Amino acid sequence: MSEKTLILVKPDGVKRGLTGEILKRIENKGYVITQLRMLEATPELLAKHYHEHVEKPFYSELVEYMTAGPIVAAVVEGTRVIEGVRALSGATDPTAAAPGTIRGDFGRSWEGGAIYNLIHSSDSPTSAAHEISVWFA
Ligand code: 3AN
Repeated sequence: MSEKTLILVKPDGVKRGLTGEILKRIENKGYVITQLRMLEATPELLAKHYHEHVEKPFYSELVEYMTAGPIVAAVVEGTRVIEGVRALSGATDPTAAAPGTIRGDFGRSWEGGAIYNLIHSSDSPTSAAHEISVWFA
């Protein structure tokens, strides 16, 4: 059965003109974009998306980062797409992310608390279903 994931090109990715590059890598891998929108996230929307992180010490900087500009949200489909897109994205820390991955090729660390890592992708079928309902309500 085909699987769905939710991806976000985060504000740093959109601002740097990397939306096309990021979506191209996902399409080149063979996955299919079935829904796509550009929007600005509100703190309320982010609290639903990042419900696991709202109590973390970095949460206020995460919200500041994620509300800094437009985001491109997409639903991507394909067999084992959750695992596949996370492999394309690379590790959370862009300094450590392997070259060849989106975060490894285009991201780096900066001073301050936020991790500017260009892309989000769901980490499980349960998260994907929740996140798709949040971003494509
Ligand atoms: P991933 O996006 O790789 O699944 P998560 O779900 O652990 O990583 O974290 C979600 C987002 O929260 C990350 N993409 C990053 O922007 C931010 N984040 C995670 N851990 C930290 C941290 N220790 N300090 C600052 N920001 C963080």
